[in-house]
Amino acid sequence: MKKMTRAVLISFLTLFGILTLQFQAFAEQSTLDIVKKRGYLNCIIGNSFVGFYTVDEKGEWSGMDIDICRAVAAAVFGDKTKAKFKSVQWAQSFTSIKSGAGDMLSKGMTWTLSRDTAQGLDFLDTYFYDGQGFMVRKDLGVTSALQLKGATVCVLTGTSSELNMTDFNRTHKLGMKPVVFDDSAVRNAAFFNNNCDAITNDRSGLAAARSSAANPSDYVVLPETISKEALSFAVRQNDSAWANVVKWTFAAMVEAEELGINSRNIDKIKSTTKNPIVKRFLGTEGDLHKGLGLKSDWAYQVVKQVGNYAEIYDRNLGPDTALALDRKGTLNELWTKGGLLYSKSFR
Ligand SMILES: N[C@@H](CCC(=O)N[C@@H](CS)C(=O)NCC(=O)O)C(=O)O
Repeated sequence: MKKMTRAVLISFLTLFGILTLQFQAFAEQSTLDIVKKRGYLNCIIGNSFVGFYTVDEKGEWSGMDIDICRAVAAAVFGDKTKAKFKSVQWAQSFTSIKSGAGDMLSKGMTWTLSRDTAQGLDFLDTYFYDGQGFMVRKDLGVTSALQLKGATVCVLTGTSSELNMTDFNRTHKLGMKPVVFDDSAVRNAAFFNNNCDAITNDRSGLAAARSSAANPSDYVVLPETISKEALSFAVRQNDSAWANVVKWTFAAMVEAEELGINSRNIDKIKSTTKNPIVKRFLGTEGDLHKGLGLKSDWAYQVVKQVGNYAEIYDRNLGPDTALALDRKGTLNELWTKGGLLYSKSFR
């Protein structure tokens, strides 16, 4: 009997040991290996945010965040179509990365200290610098957010928009009343149905909402910008092999713009250039790709298939789009033109 108990105990401990080792191996496995093995990338986005992530009647996604995910797929697989999009409500954003349901998150999310430290995320870079504003119906006759005394304001719960509005309200003693929603589509509908006097969000979010109104010219975005909103992409915390791939993919789009390389001229440049910086960037010289665990032409594939930063900006947010957000003179310009977009060195 004693022997039996010992045998059971030993098998139990062995099984426990094996399971622990397996769990450790999973925890230590980089998302890069998981993604490569799976054959596609899972990208976490939100409901719908015109210019950033939006789906058409054929189920085809487009937008700035969509292009960033497609660029990562192009870098890893040499094929931008190897990205799948999972649309989650705001409240599920963080857990979807922590649980492994998503490999990267790119959904108009602001990089903040608490999200970077206490939500299991590592933010990697900012792809759009924004700030929060207020929008009202023109016939309300309001020309400044400081006139919104006692106003009801539609806002998405859990967002920085909600917190900044509370600060602004307290600082200026406005007594505004937040009307909170956990679904952005319901929030927009409530505002357009006159259930709130104003709506508050990132200015890009307001432009997107306005573009979806039956009559956009009935609405006006007020002049105040009450916060800094650095819209940034993030991955699971403490996974630097994967973080490197995602952040250098974005850097490649910025670097390509600075080098004057785009999806249309890249083949010609590749076959004719004598510039060592460009050769290294395109992977025809050197072995930078090895450190990333990617093929030598990864940056070429990013630019050829998705484009440089200017191309993705113009296609999704530029003057010919529904948002018509002018890049000139903003922080979203390259550093060489006075903006904040600056790629670290490809060497
Ligand atoms: N950037 C802010 C606000 C986020 C937010 O409200 N996003 C807007 C667009 S700027 C939205 O409507 N998102 C829709 C969604 O993700 O479902 C934050 O990170 O908290």
